[in-house]
Amino acid sequence: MNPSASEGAGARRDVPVPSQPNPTVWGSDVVADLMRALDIPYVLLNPGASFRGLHDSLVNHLGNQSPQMLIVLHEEHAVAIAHGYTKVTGQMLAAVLHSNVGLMHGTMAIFDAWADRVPVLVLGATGPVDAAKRRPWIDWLHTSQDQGALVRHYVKWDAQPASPAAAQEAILRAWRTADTAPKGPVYVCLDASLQEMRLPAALPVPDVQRYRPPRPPLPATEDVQCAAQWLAQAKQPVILAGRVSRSREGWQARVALAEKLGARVITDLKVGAAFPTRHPLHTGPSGFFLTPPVAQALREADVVLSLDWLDLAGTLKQAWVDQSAAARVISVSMDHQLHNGWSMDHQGLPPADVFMACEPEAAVDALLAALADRQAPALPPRAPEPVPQAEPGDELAVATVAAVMRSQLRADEVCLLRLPLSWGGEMWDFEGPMDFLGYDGGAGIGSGPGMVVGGALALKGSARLPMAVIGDGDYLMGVTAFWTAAHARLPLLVIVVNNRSFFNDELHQERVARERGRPVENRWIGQRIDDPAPDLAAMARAQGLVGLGPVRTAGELAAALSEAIARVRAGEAVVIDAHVRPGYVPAMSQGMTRSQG
Ligand SMILES: Cc1ncc(C[n+]2csc(CCOP(=O)(O)OP(=O)(O)O)c2C)c(N)n1
Ligand SMILES: [Mg+2]
Repeated sequence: MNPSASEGAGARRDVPVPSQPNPTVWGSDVVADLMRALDIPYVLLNPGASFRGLHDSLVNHLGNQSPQMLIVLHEEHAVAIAHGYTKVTGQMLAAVLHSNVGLMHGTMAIFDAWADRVPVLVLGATGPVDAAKRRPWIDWLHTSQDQGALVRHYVKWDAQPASPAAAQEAILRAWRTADTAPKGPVYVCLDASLQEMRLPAALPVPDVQRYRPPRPPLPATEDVQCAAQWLAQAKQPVILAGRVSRSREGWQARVALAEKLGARVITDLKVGAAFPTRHPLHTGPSGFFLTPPVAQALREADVVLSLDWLDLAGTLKQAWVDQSAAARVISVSMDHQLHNGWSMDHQGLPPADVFMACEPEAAVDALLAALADRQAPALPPRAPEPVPQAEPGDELAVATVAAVMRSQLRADEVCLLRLPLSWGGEMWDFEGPMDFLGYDGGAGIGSGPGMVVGGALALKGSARLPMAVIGDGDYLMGVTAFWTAAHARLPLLVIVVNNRSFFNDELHQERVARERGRPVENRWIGQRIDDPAPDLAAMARAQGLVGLGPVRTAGELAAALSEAIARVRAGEAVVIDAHVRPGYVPAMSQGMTRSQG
């Protein structure tokens, strides 16, 4: 081990030699002090001269502790790791991105956090706005008039303060804005000369408690009463459990509400676990798109309660091909507050007969209170579904990988930080809110590795095994994020379902070729990641992780998985390269059609 590093409960920390006490205060010390007051545990960064002042303050003023730096190999990973961490803990991290170029590298991950409604404090820097202070060449290249313009369409707020006092206020405002629902990333750009300004005296650190986010709003009483009445009278109520919190109480309250109403519950693999999948009222299998039994349940509904369901309009449209079948819709969401004209991530405009502008948990609690006297109907019987097993000689497909996982791991032992687009809801059961964290928000391939490392950072020291199943394309685009996991000594288990292809897009090419009467055999061209096939396990080993495989059968995967579980429990980060047969579950390929309405 590096003698200047310490390993405790969290990530390995690089320990600086202590600085001699010195009364001189610098502009960036003010920013660093505020980051400590905000209780930010980690700052993700890739270095750059535009924030060399802040870098020095974090290392030499704060001693690389509270917050602690974690170095990444690409700025996209800085934001993705922060995003993944916050999905587990709810606590916000900071990512520092170098001038315009680092910000450009970080943009996709900022968009993902935005679309996933996850807060990240993105700090940036620019060369001196005061041209007289710019060094030749590089300071000019790395200065732009309005750097925030690069991300303004997909952050909740941005600022470029002109003094250390203004920087304090900007960061406090950014912090509160990001952490107020609907949550999202924010960007504060710190001029290099502000950071490197020598101050006559220290600035007092504000009392951050006075700038904390407000309490979340409660639904209007009239709306709760009306919704409760409709739900109580409904013959076929359906709950769409969408972007809900990771809280255990919230989970139990949703189960209680569904049972009280006898409502069928539909869940979505794009967001984290929201309802016990083996519960008699859960209507599955869930997927990234609506599966046929789920669409059928929705079609039969007379009242739909949407708990911040992602793409409510599109979902209803898929189920209600005939609009006359439309049920009453009770929509619970605060998402409209974020919508802007640049990004269509708001999706279609859903109808709402009652619209409660609050978070799902507040609406569920209020509905439960309003329905307190109601007698819950008997639960429908549910025959135990057979759990498929894998034979050792079986060639691997994504479903076989899942079967091998089920043979060695229980749902509550792992936190599934990521599942691939080829996954189907029937492959793994969810029993609690930490069983699965959902997708990346923005569907940006390459987000997987960084977000998975962020989840592993958050779970270090917990009883849950941090685990992810990701596609080879996603792995290869983000692979250097895993170096940070090795460097920070984070236990982590990743299975790459390696079909040697950007296979999702082979299906698109096949569909287009069919429509045009052209040869579908060519769908692989411009899609396959083969000849040579990258050695994914070697890429993990090259970065200091354990790399196992390639494995090609259920038996080989079972052996690799059992070794991997032992090694992850002993603190290592392990990647298994599992060569799988290309193939998607049917519901997935349904989402490929543009003309389906
Ligand atoms: C940044 C980015 N580039 C391209 C795409 C288009 N895209 C969607 S899925 C996909 C294939 C991903 O490959 P892999 O992770 O191996 O999963 P597979 O489809 O093979 O199951 C691609 C290229 C995207 N969503 N994001
Ligand atoms: Mg692939």
